[in-house]
Amino acid sequence: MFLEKIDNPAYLKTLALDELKILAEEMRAYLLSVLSEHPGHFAPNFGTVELAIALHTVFDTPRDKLIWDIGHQAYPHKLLTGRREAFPTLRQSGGISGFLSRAESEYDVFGAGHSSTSIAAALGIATARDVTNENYKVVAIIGDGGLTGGMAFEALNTAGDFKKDMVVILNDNQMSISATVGAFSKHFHKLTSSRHYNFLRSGAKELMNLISSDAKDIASKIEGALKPGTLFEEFGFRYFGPLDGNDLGALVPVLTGIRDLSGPILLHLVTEKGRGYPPAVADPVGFYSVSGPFDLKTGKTTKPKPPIATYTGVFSRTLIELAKQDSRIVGVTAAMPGGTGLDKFADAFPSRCFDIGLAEQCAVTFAAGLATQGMRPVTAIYSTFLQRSYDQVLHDVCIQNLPVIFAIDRAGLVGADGPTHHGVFDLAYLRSMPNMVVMAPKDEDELQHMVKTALVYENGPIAFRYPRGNGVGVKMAEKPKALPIGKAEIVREGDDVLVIAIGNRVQPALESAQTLADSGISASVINARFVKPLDTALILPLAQRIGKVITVEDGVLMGGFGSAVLEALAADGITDVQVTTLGIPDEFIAHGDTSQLYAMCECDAPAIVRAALDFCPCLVR
Ligand SMILES: Cc1ncc(C[n+]2csc(CCOP(=O)(O)OP(=O)(O)O)c2C)c(N)n1
Repeated sequence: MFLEKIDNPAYLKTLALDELKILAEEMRAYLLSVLSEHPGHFAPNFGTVELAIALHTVFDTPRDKLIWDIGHQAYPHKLLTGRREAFPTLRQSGGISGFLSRAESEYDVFGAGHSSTSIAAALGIATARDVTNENYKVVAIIGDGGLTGGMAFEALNTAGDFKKDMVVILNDNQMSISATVGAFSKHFHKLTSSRHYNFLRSGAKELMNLISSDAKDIASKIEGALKPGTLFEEFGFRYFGPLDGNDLGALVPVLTGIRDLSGPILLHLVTEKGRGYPPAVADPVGFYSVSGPFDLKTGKTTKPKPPIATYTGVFSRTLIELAKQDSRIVGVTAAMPGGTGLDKFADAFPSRCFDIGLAEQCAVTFAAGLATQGMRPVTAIYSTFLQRSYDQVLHDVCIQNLPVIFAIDRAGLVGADGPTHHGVFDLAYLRSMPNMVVMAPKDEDELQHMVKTALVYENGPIAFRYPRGNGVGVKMAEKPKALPIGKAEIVREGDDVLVIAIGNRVQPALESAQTLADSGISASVINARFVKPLDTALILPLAQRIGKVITVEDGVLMGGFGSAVLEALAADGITDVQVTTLGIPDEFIAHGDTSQLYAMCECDAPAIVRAALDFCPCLVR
């Protein structure tokens, strides 16, 4: 066993090629044993085992800097950099992160979770190195999916100009989460299906023979052999490849060969997603990540499917039904057709669904363009990734008051994915934009009504945001109906305290009201439905009558829903109301179990009860 001896990458340098190959198998077995029990990213990591081994063998990490894009494929890197024993705590509260984190390890040179940042970060690091006259290598590792993001191109453009010594490794598996889209990926495909790649595959042995010769010589031979004339060369990079990135026997000498070359280098590797685990190779989309225990032999999940509909499923179904009646309705996704449920929409309306790649900025402005021509674009993006297109929402959509519909999935705390993925900023940043309407449903039935509301609203941009996972299990109305814009509803009446909740915090608010009732305190609960426009006509008189208000939201407190209520009270000159705002505090929330995180953030039902008791201790029976 080699894996159990690896506390840091130095040990790798003592291993022979055959031993490194055994290590690769041990790592896959370990990944499989952990990931078949614990949720996490699967197929991407099975494809990068050899790459992580080769990089840490050839480069002198952490002195040399490896910058992985996104980090969902960096589990093998974690296993080799002191986190093997902690690996079973992956993505759990207090355990190691599912992405990259500078706080977690000195080997995680640049934190990530969102895509397409690695080349820009590597360029910054290489520039700092040169300014301070230091001497280390810088390597960015980016997938063909990550490379569809605009920032990756911006960084390539700058790197080709700055001419820094740095290596960019393109980890090309022809997949994003789903198939990679775009003209660039077609370009890679052309390269990998060319005779040059076939030469290298069959030439792995020849490469082995070259190991004994001078390393630089190897690289130049490969470069000489393969001259397909790539876009990267136009960007000022020296291009090497394509090369089989799962072949350690080729990877180690080639990386050694290019390690000491100067200027910007691009090494194009072809890897296999799910490599070594046949069910994942056969279904890399299904095995992109795994969410619970599964049978090792078959890869089939052993977790029973809950009978309750997911929010994503309700959104997708409702959209498909409504799109049958209106041919102007189109779907837009940024590389997340499966996650957003737009894959089903694409099945139903293949010519009316558009995957833009990992390029949320482009997706939003593309949707704005569609809207100028009378289309009804439904832009389905996770809350956290919509952050990428803040200015496109503001500049291209809101300033022009274009009727783009934003379906914002994974809103609120998302649990195991952690701080890079919590969708807690959207309410605050969207409500500050003029013309934008912002809604959040209390349950999956209300979501279907909000989808309808958004589609009948043609006056400007409108957003509805909803959490990941299952709804609350309510009975669904047979047909979605449009809600009146800006109208909240009273879901429980009481006199002692008023709880105003939004989105997935309405259920905890109702639970807390029940608990309070058992203690002799009667609470009113409002389901606000709209963060903007806020239903001041309902909220303000009730707040004034009851005098004690608790707001609760699954978004950041600063500038969020509670702030909206406070602003409305202040604007109306209402000063004699006590207000407590519950929500996400001014800090980044770690990964962990979602309900524990809400408890930690003091915005679950017990926290509402505590806030109410603080207001009315004398009323408690
Ligand atoms: C800005 C942004 N949008 C969407 C995602 C969700 N996401 C995570 S991994 C991934 C696919 C990445 O594809 P690629 O870089 O080719 O890596 P692979 O999984 O194929 O190894 C996507 C869309 C993200 N992390 N960041």
